[in-house]
Amino acid sequence: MQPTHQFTLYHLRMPLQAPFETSFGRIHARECILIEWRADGLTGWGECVADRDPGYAYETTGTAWHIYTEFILPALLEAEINDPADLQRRLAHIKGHQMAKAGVEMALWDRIGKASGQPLRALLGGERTRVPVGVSVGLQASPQELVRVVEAYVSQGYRRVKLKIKPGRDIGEVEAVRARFPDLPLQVDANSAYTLETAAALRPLDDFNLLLIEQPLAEDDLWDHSRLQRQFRTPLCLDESITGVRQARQALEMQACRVINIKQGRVGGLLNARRIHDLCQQQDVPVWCGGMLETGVGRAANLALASLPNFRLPGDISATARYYARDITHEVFTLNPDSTIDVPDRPGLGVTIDREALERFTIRKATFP
Ligand code: NPQ
Ligand code: MG
Repeated sequence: MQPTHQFTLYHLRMPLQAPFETSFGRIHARECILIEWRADGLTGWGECVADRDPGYAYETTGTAWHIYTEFILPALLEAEINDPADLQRRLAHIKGHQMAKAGVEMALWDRIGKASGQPLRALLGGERTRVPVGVSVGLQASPQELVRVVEAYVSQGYRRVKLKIKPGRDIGEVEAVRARFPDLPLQVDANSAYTLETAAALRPLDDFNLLLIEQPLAEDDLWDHSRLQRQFRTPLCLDESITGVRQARQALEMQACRVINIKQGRVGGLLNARRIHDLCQQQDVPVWCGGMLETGVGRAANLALASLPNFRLPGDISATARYYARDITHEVFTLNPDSTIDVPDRPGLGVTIDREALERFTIRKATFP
């Protein structure tokens, strides 16, 4: 019998507007994998947010490509799945690899929305049609330079700023930005760069009225986060540590954080992202939508997710121009004057692919079967 489902993988390399530096390194270009899923005359698109290097998480474009070609796509070609929960059951025998799973799940949601004429926002149960957003600012050469970069974003209209920090590049940075912007909603992200011992140096951050301190310690260290949270009035927020629903529940039980950053890729897809959202909502714990320098495809998914009601802090979802001079979607996301971005309202993800841009940034491509 002729297979009715077909997948094409695109390994992309997208040049960034400006280099982005975090505690785990500096990048000039973002890599990712786009998944095109054709079935029943419709095409769904998904984005796998794993990057070239295992600096943020163990998954890379290389591991995701391997998991797709050897395990995920064979399983999906055999079963011809049309429901996200079925898809996750079908992939449950594959340990980890949450970003790879999330990429195909996103393409399925896009197909379902297109088939039913509904935007992803509606499929997920989101209410808002525009969502508050902020900007994540990378490490800069000096506190003075950081203040200049933040000034530029504030003048573009961003009303919440996140500063990347690492040991030795923390208190002076926050102090300089806070002095220049006494009332700006401000938060910091360490991407696991500290230990319980070195995090003692972060104590002065408690006096800068920060919204939260994101992921100071290792991703597999809920326990020390709970010890550290007891030393701070400022809420700790977990990002890398929350790779699924169970990790979220246990982090809250342990009081390892008071806020959770939800990224659909890190938690294995939009279904798990919504489950974590619902769990936190039941416990009155605020969540917000993280970002991974997505293309227009992943950005559309983030906006739909962030329209759910317990996303109570601005997301790391900036305008297209903050990341890319040219994106692979025809749609360009812009910042509204009130520091929000509109949630797409066309069926599925609500974006269309610019094939010419896609080809330009593709460094590897394969179709199955
Ligand atoms: C975070 N995002 O919240 C992530 C970190 C991050 C917007 O700060 C390639 C691979 C680029 C992984 C950029 C933001 C990345 C990346 C940022 C992760 O921790
Ligand atoms: Mg983070």
